[in-house]
Amino acid sequence: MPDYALMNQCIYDGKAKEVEQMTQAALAEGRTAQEILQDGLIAGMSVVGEDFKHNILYVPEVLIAARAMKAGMAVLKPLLSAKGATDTSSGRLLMGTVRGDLHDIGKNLVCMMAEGAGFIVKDIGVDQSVEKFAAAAEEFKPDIIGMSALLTTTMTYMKTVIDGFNVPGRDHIKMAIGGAPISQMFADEIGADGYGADASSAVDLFLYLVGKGEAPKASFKTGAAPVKTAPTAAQRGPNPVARFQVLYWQNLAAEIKAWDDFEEIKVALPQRFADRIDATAQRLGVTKGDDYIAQLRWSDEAERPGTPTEVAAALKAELEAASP
Ligand code: B12
Repeated sequence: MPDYALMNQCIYDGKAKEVEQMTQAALAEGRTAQEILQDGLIAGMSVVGEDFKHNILYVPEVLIAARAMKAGMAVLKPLLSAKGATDTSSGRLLMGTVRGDLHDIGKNLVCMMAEGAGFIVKDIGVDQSVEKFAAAAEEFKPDIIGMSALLTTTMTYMKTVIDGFNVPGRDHIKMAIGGAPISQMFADEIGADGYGADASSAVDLFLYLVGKGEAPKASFKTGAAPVKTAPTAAQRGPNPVARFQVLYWQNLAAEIKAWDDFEEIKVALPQRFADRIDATAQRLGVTKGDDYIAQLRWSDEAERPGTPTEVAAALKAELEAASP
């Protein structure tokens, strides 16, 4: 029996090689692709999604976990698409990122999870106009169109697409939307049939829209990580030492992690660090989701005297001083 708990943990930790090997091993053991996908990959990614929602994980870690899930998906994909071609599919989903927007990581994740849930998915990519959605729908005959937008300047284009589908012959197609700046309120405002805050809520929504699931509960990102009781000084002893790693995009710092036997602290760097990464990626033309994610890596583990909070705060101050 494959160790799915370990596989889930490897997804969570972003260990792509391990996930790929464990997926192959599980198949060799005779497990079905569907079982491995559900219990090994999606179950792991769902925890990532939940922790992201509660601010326990930040975006870069979600991306690294997604890369690990993708490594497993690549092994399963040929087997899953053979299955998806049968009449037992959940429904047909056409996905794209709207015009002017190049962000595709979230969309790709939604596509992966929807395929895992049995949908036949056609992904038309990024920067898609209403005309391109219409032409693809003509050919693919979807039950649902899923649109993604990550920029406040492009999210308004979703209404243009929805209006373009509000005509006889196309108005039976359900319109779902998502992306970081999207909310249920915005979905209501532009007349979308539904909104999903993350990939697992997206799948719940799609199943509901094709009449195969219950109405999803309103989903939203909650404000703060659950508070853990900090260990006492007595529990730690007189000379605490914490281990730490810094997450880099190329050579640009993105996040700090510090931990000891008692707790783990994550510290996001100020917004200007993320902006610098985005701008550099744009300048270098590293705009495709996979290429962008491939540039993320954790530094080797190291240790310093102090509690995780102290060590993370000191590192943050040093990185801020080095990159004003
Ligand atoms: C990675 C990234 C990039 C990469 C994109 C790589 C790629 N191919 O995707 C690159 C470097 C190319 C990039 C470029 C830019 N970016 Co950018 N980028 C990001 C970043 C760091 C992460 C986005 C991401 O992948 N999130 C992780 C995924 C998993 O989450 P998600 O996309 O939200 O998707 C989930 C849900 O929303 C939902 N979902 C998504 N789609 C759908 C669809 C449906 C139907 C449903 C139901 C659900 C659903 O499910 C997904 C999975 O859980 C964000 C910061 C952030 N915190 O979000 C900025 C961010 C989105 N970018 C931003 C900006 C400004 C830009 C640039 C203009 C920067 C520049 N200086 O040029 C350009 C714009 C390029 C363009 N025309 O699109 C801003 C947007 C600000 C705003 N409010 O408009 C952000 C918020 C950063 C910031 N400065 O604060 N970016």
